[in-house]
Amino acid sequence: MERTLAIVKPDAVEKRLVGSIIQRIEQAGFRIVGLRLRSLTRAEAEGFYAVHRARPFFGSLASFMSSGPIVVMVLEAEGAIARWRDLMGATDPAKAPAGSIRAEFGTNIERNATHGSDAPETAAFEIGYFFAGADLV
Ligand code: 3AN
Repeated sequence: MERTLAIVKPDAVEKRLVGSIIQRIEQAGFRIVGLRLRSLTRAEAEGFYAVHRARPFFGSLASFMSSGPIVVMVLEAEGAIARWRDLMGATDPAKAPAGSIRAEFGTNIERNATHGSDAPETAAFEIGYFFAGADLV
């Protein structure tokens, strides 16, 4: 079994899409093993995305991610990292397959509704960023 970090980003929380996104996660067969509603300070958003610090969109991304509440979740399934990225679709909603979460609910490449870890090492870092062991069931 593998675990990945999923985030419902501020754009999707504001659009009241939390329930729709969780419904897709459950219907796809993931087990939700951790779940919290959080607000991020700008420093927390910068720390979470530290790997992107040199990218031109870093400042805007940190502002966006600290602009409103987010829902952070830990999802468990066989191949959870790749399966959650498949369900989300490509980073740019315009390039995401029809029916994927980002195609249906994303606005643009930054405000793209959800986040998912991209590898086992990043999943371990990202899960630990938000959850202690005792928070996961
Ligand atoms: P993904 O979330 O699909 O793994 P990453 O890790 O390349 O994509 O990018 C992290 C986040 O940075 C994206 N989810 C998106 O919000 C933002 N982002 C990525 N590329 C761009 C871009 N070219 N312009 C603005 N924001 C971007």
